[in-house]
Amino acid sequence: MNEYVGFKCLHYSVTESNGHVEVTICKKIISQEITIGVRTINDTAQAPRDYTHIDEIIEFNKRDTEKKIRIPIVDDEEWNPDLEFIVELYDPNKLEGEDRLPGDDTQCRVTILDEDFPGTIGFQNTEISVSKNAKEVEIEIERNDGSDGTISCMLTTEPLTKEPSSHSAQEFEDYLPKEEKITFRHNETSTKIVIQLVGDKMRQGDAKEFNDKIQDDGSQSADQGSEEGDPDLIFKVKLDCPEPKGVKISKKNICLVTIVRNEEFNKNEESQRKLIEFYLAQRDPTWTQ
Ligand SMILES: [Ca+2]
Ligand SMILES: [Ca+2]
Repeated sequence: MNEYVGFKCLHYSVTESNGHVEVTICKKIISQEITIGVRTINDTAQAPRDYTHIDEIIEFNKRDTEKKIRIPIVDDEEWNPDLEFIVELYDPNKLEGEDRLPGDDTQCRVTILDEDFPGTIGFQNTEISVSKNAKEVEIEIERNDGSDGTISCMLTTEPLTKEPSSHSAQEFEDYLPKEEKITFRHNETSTKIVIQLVGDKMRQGDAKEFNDKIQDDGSQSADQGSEEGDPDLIFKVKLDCPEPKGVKISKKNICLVTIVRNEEFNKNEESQRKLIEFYLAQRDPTWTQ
């Protein structure tokens, strides 16, 4: 302990949004004038990014017993770990480097507590079905539990299985692969991306061209093949590599996209309803009027 002067507390904590921290310096001897210097020193907190550096001369008159020093704290919107800096008392009459006042109460530590919530990134839906005739699929990505600051993650597509299989959609054959950085700006909580699909018509077109080449009589068309029941095709869309530190990816980190190729057998209510309407209208042309 210093005989003449020292900090009232050796550790102060302040939330970032408080805007400043006030530290108290006590004079321990009565009826004596003292002049000291007080300055801040960077630790994990850095001036001017996290707080305002101060270096001031303080004069205590004979009656003064304490002085309060206000140090501005920077309030940003980004999540960051809790940061610290040091406040130190020194003798202004000595050379820098040899001027720190002796005693363990001539230094105090300030912890800046972050209160920003960057949020968690995930898909709104983890399963999406699209018609085989769709040209693209739109996928919504959400940010929950906080929206402070700019955050990002990587979005990538990949086939359902590494080895080609009857249910796995293939890159370029069924969809165009995507690898994209998804960014949410401050206060943004949802965003959409679009993945281009290689339409079924194009697939059938290719097959038809192929069939026409090998069967000149044209007795069998490629379209008939697909009516027997092509399996639905599935590919994965994944989220990972969240940034900055502190941002998380939710459990909804994978979205399975199903390209429905047998809509006649689909359990989707709407397509069933349309199918029923279609058959009823064929039996009785006045039914839909
Ligand atoms: Ca803040
Ligand atoms: Ca912050």
